[in-house]
Amino acid sequence: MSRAEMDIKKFERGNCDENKVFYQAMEEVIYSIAPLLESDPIYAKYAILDRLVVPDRVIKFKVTWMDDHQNIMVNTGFRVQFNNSLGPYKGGLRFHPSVNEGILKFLGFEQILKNALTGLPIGGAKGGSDFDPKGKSDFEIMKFCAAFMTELHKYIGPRMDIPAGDIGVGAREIGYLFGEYKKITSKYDGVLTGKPFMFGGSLMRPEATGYGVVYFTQTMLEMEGKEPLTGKICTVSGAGNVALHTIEKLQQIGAIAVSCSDSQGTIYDGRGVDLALLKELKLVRRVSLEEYVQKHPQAKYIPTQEYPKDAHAVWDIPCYAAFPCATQNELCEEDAHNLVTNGCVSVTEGANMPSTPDAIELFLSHQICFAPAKAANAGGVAVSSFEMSQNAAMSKWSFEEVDAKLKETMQQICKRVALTAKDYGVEGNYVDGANIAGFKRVADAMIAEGI
Ligand code: NDP
Ligand code: 2IT
Repeated sequence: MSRAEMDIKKFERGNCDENKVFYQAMEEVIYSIAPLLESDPIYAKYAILDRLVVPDRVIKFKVTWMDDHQNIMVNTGFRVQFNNSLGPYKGGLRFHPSVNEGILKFLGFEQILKNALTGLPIGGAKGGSDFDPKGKSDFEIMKFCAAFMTELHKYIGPRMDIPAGDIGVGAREIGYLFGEYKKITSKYDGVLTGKPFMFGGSLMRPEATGYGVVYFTQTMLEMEGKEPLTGKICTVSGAGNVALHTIEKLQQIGAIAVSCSDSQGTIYDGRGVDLALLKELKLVRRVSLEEYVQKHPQAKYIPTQEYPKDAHAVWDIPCYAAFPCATQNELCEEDAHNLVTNGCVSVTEGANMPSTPDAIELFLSHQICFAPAKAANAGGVAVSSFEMSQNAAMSKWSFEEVDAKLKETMQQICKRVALTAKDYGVEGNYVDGANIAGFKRVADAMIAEGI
């Protein structure tokens, strides 16, 4: 049994249903870093792996609020403060009915390595609630956010823990959370990122994750000697913050994004999706994608339940490059098979861990350029870190300045990942490259800081 397999056995006892995704994220990292652990005994000596997979603390709290019909509602709130070796805890908040401790541990664990890859001084965390924002009025969202912050404010601070957005949490929710934080503490701190620009947000934070995903892909394709994205058919899943800004940047560089999806269905528009309409449906009116075909009858709407259970319609559309930008495990082995058969050359993960382990294995064995989430979607948290810098200095950077810094950061991450893979004998494997490079940066800090 190899060292990595022994480590996996050791952690398997935590593999209950709720922890499945956490275990999946951890297993990938443990396999990737095996060559590093074997070549340098210092990481075993300092028990880095044992220490890294246990969060510093998990805060769990009750959130009581009242809906528009005077019903008293109860939800659970969490903040998983995972690791602050490289900087204060940093990571998003997710509001979705599926949220539990296991999901947030998976996201927090990924965030540690992602944040390390940016080269910026930020640790890893994640939080959220099982609150479902769908169908709630603005007032209900506001009341929930205020109740959530009533408890969360005790554990966060601009040098301690700085939450941001994720699924179900955008500028509107961050605004309400910030308003309540200010009311409780009387402090105008840069305690959240992704704030609206008018009260301390950074220009380009809304666009950052999606734009960064495309900058990363451009660099990867160039480094791997593949044709650029211009003029190429691209498929994108999701219809939220990450998906819409990935589509926007693809369009800006002359690529043709032909799809998007939400939890109910997929849109395929062979002429290229109408981004203005998508923004209207998803960001302004917050309705189902089904309405897209009312304005564009040539497009196809494929309801999720009408598609075979083991595959997803969006990955059966022939493309040059694919961008899963919705949620974890949305691209399975069958989908990977469809993509490969249809001639796909490159897959970039905009969402966190959207591809299953089987799908990743299939991509790697077919020499698909595969960009893992923790490297490719780090643009969002990188610009969050730029927002923290602007808040600390009470300054504002221009759109062009942030965009240039974001592009440079994504190019640097891509190069560091590729170089690390080469150094450890797995050239072209960006999964191992990202895991080793991220782990090494955190591990070296942990060793230097003592136990
Ligand atoms: P949003 O809430 O803005 O959008 C999520 C989108 O994904 C929605 O359109 C939602 O559809 C769709 N979706 C959810 N579940 C499914 C599903 N099972 N199948 C198809 N579509 C689905 O979230 P974000 O865009 O912010 O986040 C998307 C992903 O990107 C997540 O994995 C997140 O962790 C990751 N991420 C986000 C960053 C950010 O800065 N926001 C940074 C880095 C990563 P519906 O509207 O029907 O629910
Ligand atoms: O997964 C992620 O990187 C995010 N949701 C963004 C985190 C952040 O702090 O901006």
